[in-house]
Amino acid sequence: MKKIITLLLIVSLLCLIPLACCACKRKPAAEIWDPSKYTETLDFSQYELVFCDEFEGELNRDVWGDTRQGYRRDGYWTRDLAFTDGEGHLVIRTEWRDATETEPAGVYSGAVRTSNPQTPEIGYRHGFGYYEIRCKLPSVEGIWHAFWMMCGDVYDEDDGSTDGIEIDVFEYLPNRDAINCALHWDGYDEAHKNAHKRFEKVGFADGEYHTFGMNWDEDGYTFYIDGKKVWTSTGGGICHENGYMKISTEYGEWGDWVGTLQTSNLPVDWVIDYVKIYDKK
Ligand SMILES: [Ca+2]
Ligand SMILES: [Ca+2]
Repeated sequence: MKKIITLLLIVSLLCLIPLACCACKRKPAAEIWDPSKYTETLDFSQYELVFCDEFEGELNRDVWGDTRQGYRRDGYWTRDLAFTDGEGHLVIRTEWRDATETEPAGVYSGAVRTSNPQTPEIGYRHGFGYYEIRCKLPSVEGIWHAFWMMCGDVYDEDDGSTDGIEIDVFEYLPNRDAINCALHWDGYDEAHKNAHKRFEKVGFADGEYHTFGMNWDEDGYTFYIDGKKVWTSTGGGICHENGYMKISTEYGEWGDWVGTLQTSNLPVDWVIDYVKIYDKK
């Protein structure tokens, strides 16, 4: 009997070893931002510009359509809070609005996307390529800002991300001073899967411009901050379906995720200098 117990103990310990090794090899998904760790850049000589919006003049509504209007999480999306400023910038404003005859009181934000089911004849959809946004990030807690894409059918729960993927080129969480790069696929219910990388204490609400990029090709989804490669993932497989871009600010009472919004800090603007896409030559 003693031999059997000893044998069982040895087998149990052996079973634990692979788990322990996995645990020590697994890289944490969040880390304190240290730009000196990242040096690799995209070789632009291998790429050509195929889309460029510097946001000069009026917002090009043939490209940038509305997100679904109205209730969004704990706030509202409304088209008039996404506008160009006449100085080459897209402004995504967040403000508090008192109730009117047509709108309830609440936190309202701008948001745009290059696709709109109501107007499928306009917009812009694209596949493989390097996508980049240049912007100045605001520091008000309780809201978050994102440049993201919806590619193929993200809601299809089969076939991993080969048939559809949400690519969050970046999200900025002012309360954490964090940049989140993320991939989501197989819907948003029980089958939902994701991969992400978070950089904290980035110090990007510094009044300076920063760039956030993502290169999507046969090898995966590779993310760039200020031109430096910071993370790469194959998600649940390479998506070959075109996608559309979204630029949005959202408000939601999600506790630690975004912190608490003091409406006295509103209005606040997220200022975007450009969006560009490059294709591999
Ligand atoms: Ca510009
Ligand atoms: Ca899928």
